[in-house]
Amino acid sequence: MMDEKILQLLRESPSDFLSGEEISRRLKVSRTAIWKGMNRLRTQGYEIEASTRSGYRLIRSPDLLTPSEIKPILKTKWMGKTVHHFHSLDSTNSKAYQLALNGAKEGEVVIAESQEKGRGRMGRQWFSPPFLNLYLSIILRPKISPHQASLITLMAAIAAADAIQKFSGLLPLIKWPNDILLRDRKVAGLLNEIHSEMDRIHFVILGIGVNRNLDEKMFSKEIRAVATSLKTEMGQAISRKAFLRILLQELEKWYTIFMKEGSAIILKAWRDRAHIKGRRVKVTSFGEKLIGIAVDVDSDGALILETAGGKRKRVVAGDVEYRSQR
Ligand code: BTX
Repeated sequence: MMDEKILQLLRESPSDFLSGEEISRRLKVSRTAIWKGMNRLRTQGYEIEASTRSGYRLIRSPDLLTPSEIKPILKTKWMGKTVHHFHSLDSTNSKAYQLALNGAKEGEVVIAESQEKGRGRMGRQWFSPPFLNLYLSIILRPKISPHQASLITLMAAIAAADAIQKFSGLLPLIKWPNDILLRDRKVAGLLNEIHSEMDRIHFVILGIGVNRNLDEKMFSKEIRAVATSLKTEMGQAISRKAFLRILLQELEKWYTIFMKEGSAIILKAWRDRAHIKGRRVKVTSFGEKLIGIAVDVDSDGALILETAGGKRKRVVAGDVEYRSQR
């Protein structure tokens, strides 16, 4: 908290030095406490020039996702106005869930620089090494019924794909229900968890993981075959802050559209991005394997599959593999 306040003061006068005395007066702490704070900030990667006569000046900030780094660049109206930042967490989704149970408001965001137990769907893990990627969970309190909760996943997939396209110029593809692919490899994944009654959602935790500055060799062999990162695809390291700004903007935009105008517009945008209609797929759902042609997604976001013999199956959860067309 103290370090955040020091940073805020340094940022207010980007070109001028601020004396230790002035900072200690404004923050009502001793000059030794300020000196210690400066040292802590330096160990986090902040470059702070110090002059015995003039005081302190901020030269450069690291690419951290702390509230003081993010707030000045955010362009959203309400999403991300409160950011809970952690160097390490088990899972940002678990933390956000706890916060939401304790009354956190819609739009509050949890960000971690790394996750010890980053979660995918169905008990799977999400590889979450420090500082390189984005691990983020957003608390939403949508006024929709629980059977429509899957549409939040579709909405978030559109927003994430749009953000990636705007940021990189590349064309991501959405794979039902929750993968964002570049060159057929996963660059981002979504994990939604809901807390609800029979007919009312208390909250949704929208979890998003985006691989940004990971190099291919950092993935385990198993993940390397299915994963990629923005750095790999764009051929250059990227600013995590700049990407987060666009992502939150897109999420706020698409969520607002969904809440105001309903599902039709979400489904249309999703279909335009997913190109799943008519594809031959293998779906694994609750242990059952189904092969067929993907017909569409229905108004609740479930996948409609036409299996051999023309039978139609509605799949609410599962994994899709694309098969070669016959
Ligand atoms: P999923 O179950 O669809 O994908 C998990 C699978 O993806 C793993 O079994 C593995 O094969 C592969 N995988 C693991 N790590 C990565 C990675 N970094 N990049 C690409 N592929 C990977 C997808 O689940 C949902 C992931 C959501 C992650 C976010 S991070 C913030 C939030 N907190 C949290 O604990 N989870 C979400």
